[in-house]
Amino acid sequence: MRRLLVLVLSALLVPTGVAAADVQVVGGERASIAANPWAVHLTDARGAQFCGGTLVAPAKVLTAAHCVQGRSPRNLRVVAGREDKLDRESGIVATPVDIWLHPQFIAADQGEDLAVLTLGEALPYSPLPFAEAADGPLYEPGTQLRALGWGRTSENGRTSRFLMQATLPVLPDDYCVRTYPHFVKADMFCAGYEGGKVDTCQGDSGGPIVAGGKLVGVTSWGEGCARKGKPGVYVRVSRYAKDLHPVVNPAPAEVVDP
Ligand code: 4AZ
Repeated sequence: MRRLLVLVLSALLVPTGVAAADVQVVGGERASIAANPWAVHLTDARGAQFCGGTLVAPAKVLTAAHCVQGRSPRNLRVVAGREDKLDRESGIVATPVDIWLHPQFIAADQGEDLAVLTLGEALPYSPLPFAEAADGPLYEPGTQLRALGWGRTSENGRTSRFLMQATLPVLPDDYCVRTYPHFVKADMFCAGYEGGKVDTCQGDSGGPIVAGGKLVGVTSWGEGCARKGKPGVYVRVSRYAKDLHPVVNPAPAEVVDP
């Protein structure tokens, strides 16, 4: 009887499930810009970072529509090639020349949370291709994705000085629908752990979640950060490939004979 009690007690005391990878994105770890050269952050004209983004072509940055809606390109800066936000000597700061918002965008939790920034110059960093319609397997529940960003490292904490990353498995759509009743399966997916602890957070929005050398999602929304039962929600990028192609890789202007 005593043995049984000890067994039951130890089962209760030993943490179960997946624990936070480390301490400190929330529950993440440092990531290098050398290994993730397509990871960029967005700042205002004064240099305050507020979102992330991904270089998807030499002069195109994919981000979240809610990050840039209502902002004018001249008050935006894309910071590329810089892992430490305070290291003003590294990387390149570029001012976009144009902002494309998904034409159906209304609010992050209604879908279509995508925007493309066009830069005036090609950046010398390798872009990351985005997932296409044929990349369905990347969205299977359990697929290990990697989210990156300079966002908050706790729900009410400060954003990170350094680029951080966390591994987040894709969760089943029916789980996401149960926790977020207005979740739109076709346009979004959620990723993380049912127990919380590891997640993206404010300031990570617009940034990448990747697998297999492709951009699988764009950080979009969630209730708080790293809360139990409240995973992060990401744009299902493959679903938008056909909207993105003409914006990211426009056909060269046709030369018209005189
Ligand atoms: C945000 O406000 C935000 N926990 C980003 C990610 C998540 C929640 C909020 C996911 O930018």
